[in-house]
Amino acid sequence: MVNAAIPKLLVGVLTTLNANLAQNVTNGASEWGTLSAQKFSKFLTNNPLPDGYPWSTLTATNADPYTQAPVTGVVRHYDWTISRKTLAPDGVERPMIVVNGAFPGPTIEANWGDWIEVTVTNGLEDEGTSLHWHGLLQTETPWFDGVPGVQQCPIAPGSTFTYRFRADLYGTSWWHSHYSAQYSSGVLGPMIIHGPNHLKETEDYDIDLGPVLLTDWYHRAYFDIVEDVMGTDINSIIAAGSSENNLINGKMNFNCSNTNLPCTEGAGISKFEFTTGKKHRLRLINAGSEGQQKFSIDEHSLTVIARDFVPVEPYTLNMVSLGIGQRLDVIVEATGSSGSSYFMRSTIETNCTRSSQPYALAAVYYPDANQTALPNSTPQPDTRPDCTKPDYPLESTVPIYKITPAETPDLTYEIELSLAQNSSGNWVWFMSGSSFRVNFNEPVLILANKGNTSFPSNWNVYNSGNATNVRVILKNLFTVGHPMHFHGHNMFELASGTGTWDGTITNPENPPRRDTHMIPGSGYYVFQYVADNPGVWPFHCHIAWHVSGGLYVNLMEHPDKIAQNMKIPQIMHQTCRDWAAFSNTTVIDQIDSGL
Ligand SMILES: *[C@@H]1O[C@H](CO)[C@@H](O)[C@H](O)[C@H]1NC(C)=O
Ligand SMILES: *[C@@H]1O[C@H](CO)[C@@H](O)[C@H](O)[C@H]1NC(C)=O
Ligand SMILES: *[C@@H]1O[C@H](CO)[C@@H](O)[C@H](O)[C@H]1NC(C)=O
Ligand SMILES: *[C@@H]1O[C@H](CO)[C@@H](O)[C@H](O)[C@H]1NC(C)=O
Ligand SMILES: *[C@@H]1O[C@H](CO)[C@@H](O)[C@H](O)[C@H]1NC(C)=O
Ligand SMILES: *[C@@H]1O[C@H](CO)[C@@H](O)[C@H](O)[C@H]1NC(C)=O
Ligand SMILES: *[C@@H]1O[C@H](CO)[C@@H](O)[C@H](O)[C@H]1NC(C)=O
Ligand SMILES: *[C@@H]1O[C@H](CO)[C@@H](O)[C@H](O)[C@H]1NC(C)=O
Ligand SMILES: [Cu+2]
Repeated sequence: MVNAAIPKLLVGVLTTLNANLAQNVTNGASEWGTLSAQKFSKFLTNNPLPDGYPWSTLTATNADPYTQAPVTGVVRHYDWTISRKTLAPDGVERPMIVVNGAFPGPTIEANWGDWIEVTVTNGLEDEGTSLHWHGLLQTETPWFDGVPGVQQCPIAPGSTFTYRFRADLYGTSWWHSHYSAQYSSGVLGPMIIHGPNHLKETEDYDIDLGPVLLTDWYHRAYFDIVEDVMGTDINSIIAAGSSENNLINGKMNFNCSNTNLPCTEGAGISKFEFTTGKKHRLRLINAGSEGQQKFSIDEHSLTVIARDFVPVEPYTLNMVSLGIGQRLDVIVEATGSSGSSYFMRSTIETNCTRSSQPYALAAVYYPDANQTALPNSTPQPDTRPDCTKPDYPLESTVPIYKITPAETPDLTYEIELSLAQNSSGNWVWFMSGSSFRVNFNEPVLILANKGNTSFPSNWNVYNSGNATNVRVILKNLFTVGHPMHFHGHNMFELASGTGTWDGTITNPENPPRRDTHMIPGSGYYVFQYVADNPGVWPFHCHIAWHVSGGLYVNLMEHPDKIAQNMKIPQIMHQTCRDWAAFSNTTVIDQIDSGL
């Protein structure tokens, strides 16, 4: 088993805590990871507020979160430019692609029911982009989900595009580029949506410390990694997918002897402040490219209050796991005394994925602690299973808002997930025998809106027609697990395990729900959803290298409504014309599935 103590590899690196590098060199314009980082209130008040809460009398138990988002009449506007920049988050300089010069990128913050408007200018001279708002339903705006070739054309270089969508669920999430593996070069950031609180007074938190982004880290640009990951030699593929470091809120040190790139020792680790006796909310987000994370804080326990956008009955653990794309909101009671300090740790699960430095560290300081000294604290025992097994028992996870899914679905899909060489010898992922590839120029949603639902087979479109309750039985023929993410819905997690499903459903009265689920290695994942959201919704592995390799399907629902009732804004067509003009004169080097 992995020993959670500070490994030998890190001992030397950690002798330097004082950052030698300025924040503008490590993280650009981002303040995450510093003691001056923003803290959050229970909701935003910088708008005309009625008395009480922005969501009025709605609570976590009296309103269906999927259909009853309040109408606040408030629009939160953001103005973003995507550009290339050299940064050194861990001291190693590397080419990055960032929003407004910051890694991690800007925070989206809203109240439940607000509209969010993000104007994006693509400042890259030679490639497209497109941003996805992870976990939101996009019920009224399925064209703004941000997946190029599925709901929109990529935003062409020099073009500007405004996303306008509703904060239709509440809790913690993130946004990221969905264009190839571009987010792995830095196009990502947190998204916080305030909503009703389901906690008893004795459980409630006092201080919201905001996002804790966990990202496995690579020193090469995404394009170079993807080129190798899509190759024919399995050893080079594994080597290319192996991360070189692991960051918390964009920071960590690195031992410069292990790279030939320009490198400065002691870039610095993230710092957090705890107040003795108070309860702190931390919003854990696995925003990495490949690795499952095991997160803990020395000598403190974590009370989970929400998984993805779903508030749950609180449960307490010393260490939690998060697959890529997953979030856990946790409350940490500050039991330490004044002057003390502790390590926060996140470790990449290395039985299934590779990393030459999987241990991320941050420091938690109590009042009067020496904020430039290293903590000297005792790690939590490693209690989490590896990624071949379910991350946390589904039967122990109870959503606060109870929903009983239909016992008998109208339609069931069985999908088999496997890795094999295609006829050119490249190792790619297959979904029931078909490896996905997108056509950036012809978004599926726009074709369906024109009444065309006959697509090439490698677009992997599953058309559920008029079905209302759809079940998917996913079988993982591969030995390692995958974080399976579904857009436009939360999934009822009916069953998940190794081997073959025996037909048993976990908590059929109120199964757990989530937008990203870790399917165990050599196992199954059975989920169901209510197809009440006409659109084309990606269901894919969130490991950047796997979705690049085709581990992806489109679940299209209610094509008749898409064709008859959907008024797709003109900007969607204009974006396709701009992309057509760009791709007419520039060869798009689509080295992967496109997503
Ligand atoms: C850095 O790594 C090198 C080579 O792997 C090792 O010999 C050295 O001890 C490490 N330095 C520190 C300070 O840990
Ligand atoms: C970082 O900021 C310092 C001042 O705080 C400035 O002197 C330096 O040039 C900046 N470096 C970069 C790379 O922007
Ligand atoms: C590592 O993964 C393999 C499957 O790939 C599994 O059989 C084994 O039990 C796992 N090892 C540990 C230490 O969990
Ligand atoms: C804080 O810790 C640093 C690093 O260990 C040390 O150099 C410094 O003297 C300490 N400051 C105080 C006030 O103890
Ligand atoms: C096999 O996969 C590679 C990598 O995606 C791709 O470039 C190639 O076109 C594929 N070959 C076939 C025959 O589909
Ligand atoms: C529908 O679109 C696909 C993809 O562009 C195309 O191959 C097909 O010919 C179209 N079908 C009709 C009926 O227009
Ligand atoms: C869906 O229902 C409509 C009527 O509500 C019907 O016209 C259409 O044929 C149905 N589509 C499918 C694919 O069954
Ligand atoms: C693409 O280029 C051709 C030849 O230059 C031109 O006729 C056509 O209109 C262009 N198409 C677009 C969409 O720009
Ligand atoms: Cu995967």
